[in-house]
Amino acid sequence: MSKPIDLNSILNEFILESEISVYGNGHINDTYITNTKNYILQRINTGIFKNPDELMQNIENVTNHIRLKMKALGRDEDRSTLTVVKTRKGESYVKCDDDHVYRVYKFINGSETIEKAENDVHMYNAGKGFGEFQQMLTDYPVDTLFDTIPNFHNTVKRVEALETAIKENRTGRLIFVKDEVEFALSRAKDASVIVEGIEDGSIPLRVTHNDTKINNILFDDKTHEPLCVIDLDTVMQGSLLYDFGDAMRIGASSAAEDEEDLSKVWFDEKLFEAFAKGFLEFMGEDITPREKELLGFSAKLLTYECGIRFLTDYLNGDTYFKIHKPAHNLIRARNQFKLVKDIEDKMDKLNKIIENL
Ligand code: ADP
Ligand code: GN1
Ligand code: MG
Repeated sequence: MSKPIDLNSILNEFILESEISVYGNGHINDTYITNTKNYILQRINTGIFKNPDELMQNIENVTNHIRLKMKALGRDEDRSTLTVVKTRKGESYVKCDDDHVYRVYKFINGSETIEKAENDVHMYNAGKGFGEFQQMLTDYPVDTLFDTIPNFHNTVKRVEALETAIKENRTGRLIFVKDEVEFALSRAKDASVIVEGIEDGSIPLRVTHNDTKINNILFDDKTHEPLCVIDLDTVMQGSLLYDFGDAMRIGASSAAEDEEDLSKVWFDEKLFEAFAKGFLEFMGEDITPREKELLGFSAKLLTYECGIRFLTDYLNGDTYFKIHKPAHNLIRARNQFKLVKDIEDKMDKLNKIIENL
């Protein structure tokens, strides 16, 4: 058995002293908060993010860019941008003997995290926050960003990964998911819409966040206005539609991503509209007609993509997403597919909402 990591000696590398507690609900990294409530310590999952140097460089470059803009707007740049805390040696992370990589951010005071939007004000504010984040990066040189996870939102490749998992059936679980597999494969033709649009130039490449869950934005705990977009590991080249669509799969759902009672899971078009309104307040001038036309579709596609990622992980034996109960990935996949079906049924309504904005 490997020696347990002494997190205090890691904090010491950042010249910090404190007890720490486990924090947050992310599926990938391990997050801790210092008991002084001033810092966040994170273990980066290097099984997934294989190039921590480039990843941290992306984050520093992007946060510096946003910091200057926030300052120019007279906003408190320390609360509206993540601040990377350097080690004694001036580095942006520490690598331990067992190859795990840790970094520290300043904790953003007076902030709150929402795991699930409860009302349209939450979603309007989330739309403003992610819209402004993307807007501030419209003049950032896209091709200088490192691809931290290549093909992250390449839905065609995600379908191929599912097909491989089905073929290999490593865990023998295929027998339990015949209906889900059929559902997923019957919609495979949708997978290429954004990928091909980017290839043929009809959809522009932009700097995008790529993981726009509502718990990846901090809100001011008094005014509830959006404060700071966080979880920047996947900031890289992408489509505006990835950020818009991905925000919908939890944000505009009636239930949590892992709600098992599917009668409680549906797509709430009011929440969709609220987010779209906030997002377009910032991106409305920049968005192209083709992107606008695909906003409703993106909610479906990104929900579908995440559903097939959960299903693939279930078939592969839960090696990617953290799980907290047996069949957790299958529960998540079923939940996302229920939402996909509902979005399909409501697509005309969603397109009308966008036309009227
Ligand atoms: P993961 O990649 O595992 O999702 P995140 O970076 O999203 O990790 O962090 C997990 C949670 O920790 C967030 O949802 C948020 O609640 C909290 N958090 C992360 N960074 C900060 C910060 N700088 N200030 C305040 N809270 C933070
Ligand atoms: C992961 O790290 P976290 O929990 O914010 C995942 C997203 C998924 C999401 C599903 C790097 O996000 O792509 O949409 O889980 N992040 C990565 O909840 O794979
Ligand atoms: Mg997160």
